Amino acid sequence: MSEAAVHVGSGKVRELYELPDDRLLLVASDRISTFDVVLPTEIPDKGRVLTGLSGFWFARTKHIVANHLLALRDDGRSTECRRLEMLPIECVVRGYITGSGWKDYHATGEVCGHRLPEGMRESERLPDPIFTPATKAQSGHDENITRDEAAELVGRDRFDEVERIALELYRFASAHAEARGIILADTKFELGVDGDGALVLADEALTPDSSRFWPADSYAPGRSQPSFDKQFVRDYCESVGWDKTYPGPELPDEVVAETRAKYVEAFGRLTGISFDDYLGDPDVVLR
Ligand code: Q0Z
Repeated sequence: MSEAAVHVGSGKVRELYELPDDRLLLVASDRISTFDVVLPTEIPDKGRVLTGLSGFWFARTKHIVANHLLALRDDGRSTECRRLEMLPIECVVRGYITGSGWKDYHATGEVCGHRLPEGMRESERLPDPIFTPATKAQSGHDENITRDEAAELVGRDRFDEVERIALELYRFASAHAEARGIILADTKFELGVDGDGALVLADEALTPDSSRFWPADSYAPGRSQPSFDKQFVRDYCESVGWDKTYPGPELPDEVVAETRAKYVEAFGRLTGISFDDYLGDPDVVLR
């Protein structure tokens, strides 16, 4: 690293550093988690794929909302960004009913206060995308909250603005992805506020770690869908009878290679840019 960077935080698969002048450095590792456990085996270039994808989306959604990106570093995995005051909610948008949304719908007919049509099947497309905020839990298991509870946490006017922007980002990105054979089932945005009080998109955005990407060609409602990126890992973990507690199994070379190829494929399909070009000059995703 070229300047004094002080480590200030670790996520399951990322690291956060402080830089001079109110900047942060987000570094995406090649670690992979499944069933909430980080595996002992890394997926080469996974962090670069996620960093490149975030940069790509930041460059293409500036007309919807400002973002925190200042620069991509030459290593392809590190993002210099503006330090913000982060909102205390996770901004989740769902276009399909799956995961905790499916659980809540199945139990109550509602998700975060949205009453949904009766008789929906798992993974079905929603009539319209919905904003389903969640609290930020330290455990990593975010808890869905109602729109009123979220408005209590950030203020009514800010809530209305966040909901409108999150839905617009989802509509933009899901249309882009679907035209390229990838369903963006749902996604989680992290938004912050800058010194002028303006809303800013932060963290990683519209990556496979912050979203559910499904291959469109095998989509079929009525069951859970295969994950675009992690399905080989999940299938392998199931095949060895792992009990989904720490530590997870080491991945064989073939599973690593197949999974790396899926990340690189997602990058190429979504950006239209060859991953080798990104490795040669990360700024290609910003142009
Ligand atoms: C993101 C996180 C990671 C651990 C804080 N632009 C920003 N301004 C203020 N705060 C953040 C950002 Cl991106 C911020 N996180 C998430 C990332 C490791 C936690 F790499 N935490």
